[in-house]
Amino acid sequence: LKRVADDVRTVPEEKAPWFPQQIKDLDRCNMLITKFDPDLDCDHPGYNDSEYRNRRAAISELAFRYKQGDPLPTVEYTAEEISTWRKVYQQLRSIYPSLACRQFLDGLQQLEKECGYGEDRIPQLRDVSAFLKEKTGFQLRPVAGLLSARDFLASLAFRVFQCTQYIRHSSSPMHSPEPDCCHELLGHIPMLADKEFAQFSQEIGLASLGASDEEIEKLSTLYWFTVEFGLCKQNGEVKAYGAGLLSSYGELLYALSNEPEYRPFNPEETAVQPYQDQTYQSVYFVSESFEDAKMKLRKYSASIKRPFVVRYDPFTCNVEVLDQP
Ligand code: HBI
Ligand code: FE
Repeated sequence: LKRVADDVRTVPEEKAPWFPQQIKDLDRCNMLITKFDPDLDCDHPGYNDSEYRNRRAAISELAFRYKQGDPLPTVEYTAEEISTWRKVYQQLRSIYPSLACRQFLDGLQQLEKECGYGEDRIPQLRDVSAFLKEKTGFQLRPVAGLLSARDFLASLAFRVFQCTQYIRHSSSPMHSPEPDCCHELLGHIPMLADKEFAQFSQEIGLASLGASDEEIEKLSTLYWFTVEFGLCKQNGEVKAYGAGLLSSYGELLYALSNEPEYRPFNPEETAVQPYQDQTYQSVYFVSESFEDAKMKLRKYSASIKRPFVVRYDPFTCNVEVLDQP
């Protein structure tokens, strides 16, 4: 194993796409995609509400201005926004005990005890980030909307989760076409407080660094069917761990009914399964456990052809690039 001198070759050998090697480089991973934008998508529930769009623009501005290492911005949420949060929280909270996996319930319970989670207020990213940092080393970074898959996955390599801070439109509290703070705070955050899951997430991120567009597409599909819509076995029952499920009352019930098709999680197959983001999924992948999913993903990642290997150094928070042995 030969170290590649950083100053000689930042992007090793052939023309691998640029990727961040220091946590600071995440300031450059900010390519937004315009899908589901309330300013551009006439089907968005906030499209005809200029007050909502102005509010969104103000919260987006906080994310655009953010640089790695800045204190996370806080938002003073309005009574209307808190009322939307309350509806979402109450409805989902009531079905979690029977449908969510153990790790999720543990994480949520800790957040309720230590981080001010509850139906009366929307937790601040700053508090949540400090909480996660202690539990699993994950930290949050504000983002204005959907990022390119490459930029989004790259941040996971550094245990950074890009987190939206605005809330869905009050006219549709039970559904949002795009990620919003209900999806992040209720769907993703409790899971990121679990060590095994945090490691699984970081490994998808590391696998994405410098990968080809085709490989990014596959990793993004793996992310979709695990982190967003994954199910896992627990004590002989199937439970939800995907954030897309844990933040959607309707789909959570649907995914754990006997309607949809289940298939065992297997990265080679899962990575090429077509999916859509308009309505409920028609197939869900079930893992034996996070440990098992992590091992399978690790094997899959090792099979991705890259002219180099990456290694995360937790002391410096840098990604080291080494020649392929
Ligand atoms: N951007 N902000 C944000 N949040 C996501 O969950 C997200 C994203 N961009 C891409 C993306 N998810 C998906 O392509 C994943 O499958 C990677
Ligand atoms: Fe998500």
